[in-house]
Amino acid sequence: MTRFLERIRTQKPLIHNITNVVVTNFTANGLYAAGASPVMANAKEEVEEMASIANALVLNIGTLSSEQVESMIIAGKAANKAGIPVVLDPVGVGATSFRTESARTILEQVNVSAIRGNVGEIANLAGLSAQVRGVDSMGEFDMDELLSMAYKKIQVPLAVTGELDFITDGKEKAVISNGHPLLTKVTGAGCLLSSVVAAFLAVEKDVFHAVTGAVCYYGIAAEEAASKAKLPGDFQIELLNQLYAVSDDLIAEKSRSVLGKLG
Ligand code: ATP
Ligand code: TZP
Ligand code: MG
Ligand code: MG
Repeated sequence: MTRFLERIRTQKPLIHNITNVVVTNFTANGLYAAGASPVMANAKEEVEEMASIANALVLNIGTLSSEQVESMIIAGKAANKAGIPVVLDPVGVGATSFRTESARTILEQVNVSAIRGNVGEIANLAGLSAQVRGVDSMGEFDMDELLSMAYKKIQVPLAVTGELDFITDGKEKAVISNGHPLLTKVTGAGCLLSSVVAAFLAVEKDVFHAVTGAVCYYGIAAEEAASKAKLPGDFQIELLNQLYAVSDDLIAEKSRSVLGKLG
C-alpha cells in the first residue's frame, strides 16, 4: 500500500485540473514537484477529450462560473466513463448559494472518488452546519460527529483539513497532525493538496490509504519547508522544493497519523 511517491515519480500520472484562477500556476508547479504531470483545461469543447486521456481529474470550484460547472460535469462524466478518480474541492461552499448548489449538482451528476475541504465547507456541503456546530461560540465542530454525519449524507470519502486533518471512507478514520501554520498564510495550500490527493489516487486504488498518504506527505513537506523558510513568501517556494525533496522513507519516518474506526 505504500511507496506512493515512488509510483507517482515513475508513472508521472496526468492530472487534469479544472480549477480556480487564483491557484492555477501554484497547483501546476506543486504537481510537477510531487512528480505528477499537470494539465489545466476548462473549455467545454475539450474537457471530455482531456479527461479521457488523464489519470485523474480535479474539480475545484474556487472561482466558479455557470460555464465552468457545465465543463466540470462533462469532464466528470468522461472521467467516470474512463474509470479514473475524481477529486472535488468544494472551495467556499456555504459562502454563497451558487457554490453550494453547484457542488451538490456536481455530486449528483458525477461519481466523485474523494472530497477535500475545510470543516465549514464539508459541513455546509452536507447541509449540517447548524446541527454539528459545537458548544463554543467560535464555531468549533465535534469532528467525530461531523465526519459521521457528513459521510452518511454525502457517501463519498472525505478529507477534512485544518490544524488536524480527518479522513474517512465511512469505515476507517485517520487523524493526521502533520502540517504547519504557515500553510494558512499562502493561498492555494488547500487547492494544491486536493490536486496532490488526485495524484495519489491515480496510482493507488485504495482511496482511504491514498488520501491518508497524500495528506501526510503534504503536511511533512510543509514541516520541512517551515524549518528552512520562516516567512510566507519564502515558505510558498520552499513548499514546492520540499514536495520535490520528500521521499517515501521520510514519510514513513515522520507521518503522525492515528488510525481508528469511524463513529
Ligand atoms: P482554509 O480556507 O480553511 O484555509 P484550505 O482549503 O486552505 O482551507 P486547509 O484546511 O488550510 O485547506 O488545509 C491545507 C493544508 O494546510 C493541510 O495540509 C492542512 O493540514 C494544513 N493546515 C491548515 N491549517 C493548519 C494549521 N493551523 N496547522 C498546521 N497545518 C495546517
Ligand atoms: N478566492 C477564490 S479561490 C481562492 C481564493 C482566495 C483560493 C483558495 O485556495 P485555498 O487553497 O482554499 O486556500
Ligand atoms: Mg488553508
Ligand atoms: Mg480551500
